[in-house]
Amino acid sequence: MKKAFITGITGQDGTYLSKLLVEKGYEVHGGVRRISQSAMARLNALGVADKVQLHEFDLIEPNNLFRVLRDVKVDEFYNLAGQSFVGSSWELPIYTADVGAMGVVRLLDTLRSVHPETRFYQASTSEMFGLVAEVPQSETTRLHPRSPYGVAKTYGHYITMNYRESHGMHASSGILFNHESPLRGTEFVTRKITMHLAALARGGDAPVELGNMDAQRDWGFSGDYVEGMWRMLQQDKADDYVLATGVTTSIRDFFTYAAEALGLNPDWQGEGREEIAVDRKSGRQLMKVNPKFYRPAEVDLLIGDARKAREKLGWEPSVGIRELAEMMARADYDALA
Ligand code: NAP
Ligand code: G4F
Repeated sequence: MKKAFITGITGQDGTYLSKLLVEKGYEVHGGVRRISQSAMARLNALGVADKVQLHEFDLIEPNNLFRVLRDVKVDEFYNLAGQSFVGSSWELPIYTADVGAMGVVRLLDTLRSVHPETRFYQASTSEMFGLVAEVPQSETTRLHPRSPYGVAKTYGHYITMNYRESHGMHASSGILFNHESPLRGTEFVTRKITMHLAALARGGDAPVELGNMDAQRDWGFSGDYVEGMWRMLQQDKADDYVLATGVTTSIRDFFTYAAEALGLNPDWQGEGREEIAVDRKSGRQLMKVNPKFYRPAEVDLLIGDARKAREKLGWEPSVGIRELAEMMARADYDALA
């Protein structure tokens, strides 16, 4: 029986990955913070809470990390933990770097000392492309992060590469474009939209307040992306891979797809800070812009080129953007029954 350890096991991806590995027959271990924001909610939702072994764990606590990694010897180690909300990283740049940059080297250096043969996965991100050097973005695109989160992740990415090249460790990075699910954190724009639309569809009257409606993202389904992570660690040679759908969608279009899935029909009026969405049937206001949600800097046009993952890992995304919006909107609507 193979053994795996997942940092960030209580998060969206950690939960989908736990389910995948449990189904593949792995013994799954995970690190949980005492101050966890989500605790067991997601693991319970996917029915894996009692199938994983949890350890008290924090990426900013070096001795704790050393003891856990020394004592729980695993074949595969997935580092998914992080302060993952880009918007907060301007307010929490030092904490974001402590976890997202220093946390990675703490893990790699500890593994190098205690179990260097362990295969390591680092959760890198399309945020590293930032002010994009080319469209679409691939593993060879120059990095230019635009947020403290993206800068921290860029360090994590390069130090993973460095431990592979310097110490021969089997350390891979997945450069993952946005991926969502009904378990997505409620602060991220897709889930924020589907939760508010579900309440509106159930008769609520508070419009959702959003920021930059023109932003675009290449959105896929988390369940597909964790399969890609696992495939990376099954390769003989460690490497870096982009996972993406190759399709980019504006916030406005995602909103429309989710609204339509719940029988709402947004009419878009006005522009910029004055933009609103009104339901064509009921006349109710569904959305208004609140500049509080604008960011100090935005990433440019993110579209991923996942050809390498397709060719070398045989990985393909299975859920398109409309299906994803519908899945999330329906789940939030059903949860309010
Ligand atoms: P998520 O839902 O926010 O989960 C983050 C996880 O990290 C949670 O389990 C959280 O635990 C844990 N964590 C936070 N700070 C920690 C610390 N100091 N020590 C130990 N654990 C800590 O994020 P996700 O969407 O699953 O993403 C997983 C990883 O992929 C993240 O590193 C993210 O930055 C990266 N990523 C995500 C996407 C995406 O679109 N989802 C794309 C590219 C890369 P608590 O429950 O205690 O809060
Ligand atoms: O949903 P978001 O907060 O995701 P973002 O910033 O793209 O980050 C996510 O994906 C990254 C991969 O590229 C991950 F690395 C990261 O961990 C995270 O999972 O925002 C998406 C877009 C932004 O352009 C933002 O300005 O939506 C825009 N937006 C417009 N109104 C909003 C809102 N974002 C949020 N969170 N809330 C709004 O009201």
